[in-house]
Amino acid sequence: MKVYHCANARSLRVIWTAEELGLDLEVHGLQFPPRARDRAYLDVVPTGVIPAFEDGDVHLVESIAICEYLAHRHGGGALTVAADDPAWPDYLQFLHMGEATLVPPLTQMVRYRMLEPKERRLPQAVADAAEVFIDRLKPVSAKLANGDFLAGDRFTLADVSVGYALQLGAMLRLSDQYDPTVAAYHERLRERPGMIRALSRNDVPRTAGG
Ligand SMILES: N[C@@H](CCC(=O)N[C@@H](CS)C(=O)NCC(=O)O)C(=O)O
Repeated sequence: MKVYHCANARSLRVIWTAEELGLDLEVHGLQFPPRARDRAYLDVVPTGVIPAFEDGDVHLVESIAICEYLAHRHGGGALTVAADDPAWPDYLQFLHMGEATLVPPLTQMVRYRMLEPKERRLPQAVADAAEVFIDRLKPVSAKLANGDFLAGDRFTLADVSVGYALQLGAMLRLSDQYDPTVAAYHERLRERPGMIRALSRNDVPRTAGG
């Protein structure tokens, strides 16, 4: 199995999930954004979006779908929650919240703080997106007031989904705005052996042109 990965991109969710499940995963590192810095990647994914994942004939490009695929097809359902489990509604909500609600303001920050040419950067948009992200952590904090994890009493892909957003937020220097509950949760996630191993595979060496 192989994942195409850029440092700090959503492919980190896939590497983290594979590490938590003890799966063998090849990590193919690319410079970000590959659409501009590694044109050959467009032959793998025409949109140039990271991650892409291959397992034989299977080809997937959504990070949460890939995590679920790994857990169900190669992990015997570990890290997922079944529909008859009382924790299932929370599992669904936070699994999707991580990608659909928490990451979008962060990608706006990356774009308007780092990716656009200097004359197109927008400090006000960056500040507004940061505020939106911090505000959107309220349900995460409320859930964690009653337990260590987002779905039931064990680590699941819901934690991978939201945990990646917290990690990206920290990379964007927002972690000093996390409330104590969220900050402690992020720290617990960072101490997991699976996360430590995933982070050790996060960096992609710069190429001569990159
Ligand atoms: N919903 C998708 C989003 C994928 C996505 O937007 N990836 C970003 C990196 S984290 C990307 O490739 N951006 C560069 C681009 O669109 O060219 C997922 O969860 O995998």
